[in-house]
Amino acid sequence: MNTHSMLHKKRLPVVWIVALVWLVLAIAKGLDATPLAFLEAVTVVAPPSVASMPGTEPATLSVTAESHVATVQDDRLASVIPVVGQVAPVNMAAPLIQYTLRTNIGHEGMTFVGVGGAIDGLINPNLTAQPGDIVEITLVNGDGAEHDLMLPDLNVMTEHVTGLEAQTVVTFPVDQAGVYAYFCSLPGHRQAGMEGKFIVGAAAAEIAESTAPSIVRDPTDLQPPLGVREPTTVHIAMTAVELEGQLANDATLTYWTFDSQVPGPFIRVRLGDTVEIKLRNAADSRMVHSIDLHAVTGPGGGATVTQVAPGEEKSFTFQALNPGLYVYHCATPMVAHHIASGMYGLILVEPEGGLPPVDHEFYVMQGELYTQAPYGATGPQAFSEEKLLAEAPEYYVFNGAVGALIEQYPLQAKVGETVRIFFGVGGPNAISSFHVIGEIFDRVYDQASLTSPPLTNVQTTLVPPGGATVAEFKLEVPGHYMLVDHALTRAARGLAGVLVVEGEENLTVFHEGPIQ
Ligand SMILES: [Cu+2]
Repeated sequence: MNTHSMLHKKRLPVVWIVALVWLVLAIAKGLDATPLAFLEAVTVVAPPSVASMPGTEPATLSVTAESHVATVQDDRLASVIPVVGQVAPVNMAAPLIQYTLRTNIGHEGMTFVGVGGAIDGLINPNLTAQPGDIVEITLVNGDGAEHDLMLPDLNVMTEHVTGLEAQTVVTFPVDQAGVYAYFCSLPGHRQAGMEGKFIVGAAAAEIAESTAPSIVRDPTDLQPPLGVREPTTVHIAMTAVELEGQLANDATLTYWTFDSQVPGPFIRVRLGDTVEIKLRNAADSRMVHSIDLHAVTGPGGGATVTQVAPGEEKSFTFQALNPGLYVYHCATPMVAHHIASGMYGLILVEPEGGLPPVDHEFYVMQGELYTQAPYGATGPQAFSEEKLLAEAPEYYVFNGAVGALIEQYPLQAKVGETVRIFFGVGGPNAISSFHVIGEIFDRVYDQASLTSPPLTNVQTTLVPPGGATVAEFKLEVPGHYMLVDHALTRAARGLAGVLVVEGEENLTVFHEGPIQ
């Protein structure tokens, strides 16, 4: 499969993505991310950055941003701010690298724009330095909204710049080669576009271009309805694969998967079918893996007989006795760790005669990821058992990765069509308040019960970990409809998708402005 051409074909205009995500987050934040700060007093020259993280002592500062520029050599020591941890030894002979970034709100969303030198006019420019350098970043408020700039990997954070033309300066030594994210830490601003790369060392530039494969499953990657048929025998073969996959643009993670994607393959059988499940574990796996399907009546949902060592294969057979949409997952201790690494999927047991026809079916699953570094860190990310046990994920994702259903595979449909979303929560821990912004679910098969009458006209539906739902609705108005968990803080941790609806405007149903 040519993933690259697929990515390009389906890529959304960036401006839409940032605008939509910003909108989601602005709503989540009670609209205080809107540029109301335009109205505030202007021209505040802030002192250079001070420590503002807990548990640290601000360094004593004696310079202003203005004097700093003029007398940088004298002020170098005073302005080297160890924001967290010990005071780094400062080599007075070290080169000083200076950058100025100006904030901007425009049609590209919210951005940092380079000022002067090689980065002049560039949006979210790559900032570069060598190990041993001292770096000085001047942040200028160019739009009037409140901003800051942080490099969490280097424990660097500027003061907030509040009001047009306000400035702040942060100076810090760099010693570790690597690629680090810089961004604005105000809620929603990073997602709206205020993010760039800080690249230390020549070789690091290559790291910035990660080559890890996407583990995202295309939400349209599911078998069509089975149609009217008698029960039969079905053979399902899957392989447990551990691989380093793309977590976000500049971050990778070791995923554990069914068939190298998250979620695992969508399995579709009929009530009464006899189903053989064959699970292989790839030879290069480090862990034992297994499968527990909630559609199975039998010990462990199959997990008791499918603990498969690397390079081996096991199978079992079950009869599908209960129609419904069910989660399956790996059930090898520590089970939550295997699930949190991506080992979950959905199996649909169609009732006799199947479900009513729709124009599009989509396969979407929500999960959490627990990494040692905070959300947004770059490079390979390590799993944190501590955060898993604390149920404190750094990432929330649809279909495995940040941006999976925005940049890689936006859902697509047309006005007048009907859609059905098979939605499940792998978890392992968080309940989803599944919602599509700007739409109402015409029907929800609550708790994925296909034999109960569906709920009608639902705004937000609860889906527990290890649970699923089926939501159906008709599209009346073109636009971009965001898929979210209405626990909207999670959108700032990666949890957002989009349904792009194209077609004729329907001014009766929706139009801007007063009644026509
Ligand atoms: Cu596993």
